[in-house]
Amino acid sequence: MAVPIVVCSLLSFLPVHGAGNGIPIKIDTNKIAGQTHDMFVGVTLDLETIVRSNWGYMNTSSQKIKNLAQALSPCFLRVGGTMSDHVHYDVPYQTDVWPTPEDKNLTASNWDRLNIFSRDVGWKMIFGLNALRRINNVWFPFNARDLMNYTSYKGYNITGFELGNEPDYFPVNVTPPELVFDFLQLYGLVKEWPYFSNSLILGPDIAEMVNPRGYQYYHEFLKYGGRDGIDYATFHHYYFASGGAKLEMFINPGIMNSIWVPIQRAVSYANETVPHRKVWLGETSTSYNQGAPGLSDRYVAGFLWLDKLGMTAKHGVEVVIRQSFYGENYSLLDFNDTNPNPDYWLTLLYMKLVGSKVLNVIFDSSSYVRIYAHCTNTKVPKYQKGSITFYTMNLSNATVDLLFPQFPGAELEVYLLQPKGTQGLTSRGVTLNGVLLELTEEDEIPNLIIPTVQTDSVSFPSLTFGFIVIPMANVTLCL
Ligand SMILES: *[C@@H]1O[C@H](CO)[C@@H](O)[C@H](O)[C@H]1NC(C)=O
Ligand SMILES: *[C@@H]1O[C@H](CO)[C@@H](O)[C@H](O)[C@H]1NC(C)=O
Ligand SMILES: *[C@@H]1O[C@H](CO)[C@@H](O)[C@H](O)[C@H]1NC(C)=O
Ligand SMILES: *[C@@H]1O[C@H](CO)[C@@H](O)[C@H](O)[C@H]1NC(C)=O
Ligand SMILES: *[C@@H]1O[C@H](CO)[C@@H](O)[C@H](O)[C@H]1NC(C)=O
Ligand SMILES: *[C@@H]1O[C@H](CO)[C@@H](O)[C@H](O)[C@H]1NC(C)=O
Ligand SMILES: *[C@@H]1O[C@H](CO)[C@@H](O)[C@H](O)[C@H]1NC(C)=O
Ligand SMILES: *[C@@H]1O[C@H](CO)[C@@H](O)[C@H](O)[C@H]1NC(C)=O
Ligand SMILES: *[C@@H]1O[C@H](CO)[C@@H](O)[C@H](O)[C@H]1NC(C)=O
Ligand SMILES: CC(=O)N[C@H]1CO[C@H](CO)[C@@H](O)[C@@H]1O
Repeated sequence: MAVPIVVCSLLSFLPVHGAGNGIPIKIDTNKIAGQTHDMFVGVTLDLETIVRSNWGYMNTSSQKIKNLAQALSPCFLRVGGTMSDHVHYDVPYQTDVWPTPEDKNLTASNWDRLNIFSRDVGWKMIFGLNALRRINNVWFPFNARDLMNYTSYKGYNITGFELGNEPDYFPVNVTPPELVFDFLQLYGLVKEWPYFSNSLILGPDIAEMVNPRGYQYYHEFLKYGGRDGIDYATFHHYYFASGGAKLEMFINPGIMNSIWVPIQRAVSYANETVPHRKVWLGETSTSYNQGAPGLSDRYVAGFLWLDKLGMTAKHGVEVVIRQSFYGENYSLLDFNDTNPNPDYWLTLLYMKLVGSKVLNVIFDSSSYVRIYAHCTNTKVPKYQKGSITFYTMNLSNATVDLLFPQFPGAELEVYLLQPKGTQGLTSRGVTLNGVLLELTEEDEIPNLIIPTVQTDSVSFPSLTFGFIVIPMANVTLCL
């Protein structure tokens, strides 16, 4: 598989699209479909990895890890997870001295290490505070205050605070109004320190917008005053559980479409309670519970990830934070050897090529070809304003030809990502236009901006994904 040759006989499987073979793709040049944050894609680290696994093999002093992290910056780093609700901050000058088991103890040295690393690689940290340290079902904020005091003393920048990870799955019942009260306490706490006056507050980090337990919680939290305590509304998303994950689920258009309802609810409920309140997808990956080994860390994971980026950007989500940079099977880096998984390269290429203005794509096709368009990210020196970037995947069994009749004769710069190795879709290796992506011998990031140039049409082999840039497309919306 994965040979970029147009096999004409297979094209007969495709629906007929007017004249000629191939699918004509157009964009709406009258208005943009949406606009994301400049730092649309962020990453997470789970506190579990830091506290319980003592960072695994993530050596934050090593140049390799720094290079891998720095390549993604500037971006948000969100630190949270289930453990963040229970953890005790063991910083100097403590006013909260509850006994804490060793494995729920965030030491000052780990906090230092996290902040120094994040600062050194240019990440913007969002930190989830320990909402389940409660007395009479009210958040007991003294330990958080200790952490803030220490943090301001050390001069670490915290871009944002969260309070409580997935309250719809808290092991104790905290109602939306009760959580609102806790957020108002957090709001007061942050205001106590002029040092944190620019720090954002984000929440409520709902786990499951597909079931009423989750979306009603989200809605009521915002309705009963949570909107006054937050700058951005957050929800989480996973398509399915890691346990039952199968290869077919990663290339299934129905599963890809299933994110639409959660997005729609998150965006419309936020807008309903506070018009124009922006929504962030605060933690997300393919399958929950650490990811599925052999799938979430392989080429095939890229289909759901790329599609999620397209769906969220198009439907009004401002920031998407990928679980995780390091620590689980769905991480961008492998747990054991810290080498980049295919999704690392996909994420990096996405950040480089895709700008924040989202365009509407007009095309007539089966659901097996998915395509999104944005203005090109012109921070990459190669590309000027007016350029556009498509990203697309072919989920069909046949090669698909994409045509761009709006831009006759334009050069089409193609970045095709394909699996490398005998395992096909479950390969750990990924090639960009045929060249295996890997760190250089000096552990540096290779140059990714090496497209192949085509005109008139681009062939996408079966079960591949990639990007197409039309430089100098002169699209007014992108100027
Ligand atoms: C981490 O990286 C630093 C710098 O390369 C090195 O000196 C140190 O030995 C490494 N630590 C471990 C545990 O490998
Ligand atoms: C947290 O860990 C540090 C270092 O291991 C230790 O000195 C401290 O006593 C621990 N704190 C708690 C509350 O267990
Ligand atoms: C805050 O930290 C300083 C030292 O950095 C300490 O002197 C002070 O007592 C702390 N304040 C509180 C309220 O803990
Ligand atoms: C913290 O953020 C402020 C404002 O963005 C910036 O001026 C300052 O340099 C940052 N400090 C560090 C240590 O990164
Ligand atoms: C948000 O609400 C405003 C005012 O109620 C409305 O005009 C706008 O269309 C809504 N936007 C979205 C994305 O729902
Ligand atoms: C990967 O998944 C397996 C199976 O669920 C689990 O045992 C393992 O701990 C996970 N590995 C990581 C690094 O999360
Ligand atoms: C890491 O190594 C362990 C032990 O060799 C193995 O069981 C596990 O599958 C490996 N994990 C990954 C994500 O490669
Ligand atoms: C696509 O390939 C799969 C697996 O080889 C096969 O089951 C399916 O029938 C094929 N579909 C079409 C439309 O050719
Ligand atoms: C965009 O404008 C430039 C300069 O005027 C021109 O050379 C180029 O052909 C135009 N591109 C398209 C797709 O028309
Ligand atoms: C299984 C599969 O991928 N089937 C699709 C292959 O592609 C054609 C053309 O896009 C679709 O019609 C099939 O359903």
